[in-house]
Amino acid sequence: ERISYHPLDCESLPRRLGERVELLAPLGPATGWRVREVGDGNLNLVFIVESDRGSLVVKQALPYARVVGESWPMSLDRAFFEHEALKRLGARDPGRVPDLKLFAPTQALLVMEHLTPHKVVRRALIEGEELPRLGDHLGLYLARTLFRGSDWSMPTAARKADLALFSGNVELAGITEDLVFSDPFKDAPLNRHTPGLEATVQAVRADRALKIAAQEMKARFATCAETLLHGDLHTGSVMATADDTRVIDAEFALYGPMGFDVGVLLAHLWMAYFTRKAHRADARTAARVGDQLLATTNTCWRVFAAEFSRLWRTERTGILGGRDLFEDQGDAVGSEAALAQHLDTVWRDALGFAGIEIHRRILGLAHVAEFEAIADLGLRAALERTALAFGRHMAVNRREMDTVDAVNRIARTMGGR
Ligand code: SR1
Ligand code: MG
Repeated sequence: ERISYHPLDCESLPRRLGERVELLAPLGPATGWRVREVGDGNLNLVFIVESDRGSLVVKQALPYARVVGESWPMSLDRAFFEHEALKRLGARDPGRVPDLKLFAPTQALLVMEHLTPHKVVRRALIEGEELPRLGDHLGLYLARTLFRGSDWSMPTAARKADLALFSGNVELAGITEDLVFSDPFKDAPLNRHTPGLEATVQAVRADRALKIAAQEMKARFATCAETLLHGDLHTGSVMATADDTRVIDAEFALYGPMGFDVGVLLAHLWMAYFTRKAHRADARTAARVGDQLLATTNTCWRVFAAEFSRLWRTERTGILGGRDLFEDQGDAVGSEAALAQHLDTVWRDALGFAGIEIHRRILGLAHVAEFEAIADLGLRAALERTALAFGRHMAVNRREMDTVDAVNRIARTMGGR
């Protein structure tokens, strides 16, 4: 018998899942479960289910966008795509996503490992926590997932099948196309901004160079189906402790350019940098947090480039295998030159995507807590102006900025010590 979809709540979850979901059996009888709804994202329900024997996470898609409400209906398909993506991302970088316990398609729900004592990285960074392994872990994750999901690694049949599969994630692809690359640069109904930013909003809408950059990056996103992306890799999609880092929330997964995941992640680290002083009174602590954040961007990119290079040299077994063009012709120098050129493209794309992501998080629908939690609206607007100026510089001048150190020097000049 097919059980029809029903959105869960804390009261109905034990009743509905207690009898039917064997994989929650390790928690013991449902009468002993304690259930909390903890979802703070824009789309889904997320429950922590605990008992004296352990805990699990249940994530369920809603038939509408939570951030807007029932006036924005959505299909439940994203749970399917998240499940398919997490399986692949977990296989490509083992241990970096939560363990999956169950996918129940009719209920659009996933049961996963409860990551504890992990914190959502956005929250940890706002609180000034040190996450010394974050850049390292995410650099490795980006290199391994982006390389191993691409034509450099995958054989023809598997690669074409995955491209076709994730091409079905049209609803979420469309959300990104609109909310990230178009709405922030025009008068769109879902846009919102901090009071006091009106002149900046008008300047952005009139900024031809910036809009050309936004359109170029949108074209890269929509047309360069290079690898399987996470598709929404901001700091709210990462949970961490001092020693461990996990990537969650892969429902936006699709084939796209490598620089997209890299750039979105860097954008959120730079936004954390620009807001660090607003979240703490002590200037010395703010300086330490700022140094850490920029060091994390630096580590993340350097580790990404090093691991990607290692994979290029040792695992280039896919459609773009490449031995036939270089190594087999005795041209190791040519192979390294092709690698350098590829990394350069990823870097410039990442800067472009980072600049656009910063704009959409300040001027579009979906804002971020780094700015939203600043109660002083004058201060918030001032910091948003700084971040927008930095984002514009990245997007428009991405071809002139060669290194992460050069970009971080610009961040320091604009955002102070
Ligand atoms: C309607 S969804 C808005 C945003 O939330 C998600 O986390 C994605 O970032 C999306 O763009
Ligand atoms: Mg999400």
